[in-house]
Amino acid sequence: MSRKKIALIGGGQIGGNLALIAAQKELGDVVIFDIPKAEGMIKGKALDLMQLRPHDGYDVNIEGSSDPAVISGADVVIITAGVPRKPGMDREDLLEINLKIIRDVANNVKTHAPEAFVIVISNPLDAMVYAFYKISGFPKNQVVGMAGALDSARFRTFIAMETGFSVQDVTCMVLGGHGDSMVPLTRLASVGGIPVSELIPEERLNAIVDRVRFAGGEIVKLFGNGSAYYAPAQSAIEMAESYLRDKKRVIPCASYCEGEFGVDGYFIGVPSVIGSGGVERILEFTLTEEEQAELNNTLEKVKKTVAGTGL
Ligand code: A3D
Repeated sequence: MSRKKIALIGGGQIGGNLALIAAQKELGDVVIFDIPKAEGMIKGKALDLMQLRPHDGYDVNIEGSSDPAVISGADVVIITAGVPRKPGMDREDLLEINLKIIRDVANNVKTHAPEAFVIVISNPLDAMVYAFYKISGFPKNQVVGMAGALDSARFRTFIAMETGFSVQDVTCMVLGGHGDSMVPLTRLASVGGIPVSELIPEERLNAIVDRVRFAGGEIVKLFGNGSAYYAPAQSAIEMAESYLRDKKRVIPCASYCEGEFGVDGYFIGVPSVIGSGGVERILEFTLTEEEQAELNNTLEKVKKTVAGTGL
């Protein structure tokens, strides 16, 4: 059996960490594609990562190139091509510049890796994954956006920090768009199966929900130049691994909805089963009236951003 191939489009901050984690997990050979201006940087990263392998003996190859043909035959494509936020910017401010890039990327992926499972990370996420889907013409199960996995990990982190209990035992779900209107579901958050409402006072829980909503911006402000990259990379690798190893993990992802949760014709964060068939299923369940209203609100925001793509 030959090794799987993971193609990273964009070898910047997230791209470099995707390559590192994919290699450490031995998910397959990794190719990093970036624009000619960045070729030295990605070739250097690839070489540096190759030299890390002997310590733990990761038997994978890592290569960087500005030739799009390098992604040929990839099993998974992860897209971070684009520009990240700077302090004071909304994700929506990136729409115009990143849309041009996604157009270029979608055509490259369509030409060179038409069978790949595609995970989009570039922001504004819900619009970029929609644009990729429309431009590539790929089937809906083959295209997904990474956001809910990260937002839920942030929710889990803050609950673990608040309670002092292991982050491993915290379960959380964040639905909706990847913006300030996202929907962290406190009703379903638990630690070791115990509802968090039994463990954390209401006003503290509300503060945590707020912090989750603005967690990306908190890091942008601290960095001063650019956005989070370690946790976003790990979140996308979790999705890629579930696909490559047919794990059928249930992960909140921006998946294409056709009526689920009252969403039709848009990508939005919903619990999705990821296996060898890509997004194999969206797990619909009953929301409270308040949760559904919050989801409707985030959907309106997503629709507005998507309208800006003109697609
Ligand atoms: P950065 O370190 O700037 O890397 C982006 C890379 O894309 C650079 O190396 C560019 O040269 C490259 N690039 C630009 N145009 C192209 C092209 N046409 N083809 C191939 N590569 C190209 O950014 P980053 O890695 O920090 O962030 C990447 C994207 O992810 C940004 O849009 C962020 O806003 C977004 N992001 C999303 C999340 C989510 O949770 C959805 C989290 C964090 C960042």
